Amino acid sequence: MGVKEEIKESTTLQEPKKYKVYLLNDDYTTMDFVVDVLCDIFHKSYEEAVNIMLTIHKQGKGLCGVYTYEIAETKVDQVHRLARANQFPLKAVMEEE
Ligand code: TYC
Repeated sequence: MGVKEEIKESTTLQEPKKYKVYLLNDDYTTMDFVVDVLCDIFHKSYEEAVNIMLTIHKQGKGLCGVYTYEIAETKVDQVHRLARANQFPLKAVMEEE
């Protein structure tokens, strides 16, 4: 492969797709548990976590972060495992950006 083609190829590489991860509201998960999830799994500050939790509580869902496919999938799985272990029905979903 010549130098020209190598340069062309490197400049046309696409960024990996990104996925938004949301938490959904429900009537049973405690506010404290959701704040813990936002701090521990999504690395939010306590203040940010409270704001996101209240947005979810009032509007039905809230954005927790934007990640590559594998990381988004792992976050969703971590939320579901932790929620199940604590007997809460908390749900997370991912959506292509
Ligand atoms: N609605 C819940 C309550 O009143 C709190 C809650 C917030 C639950 C956010 C889920 O993703 C959620 N206890």
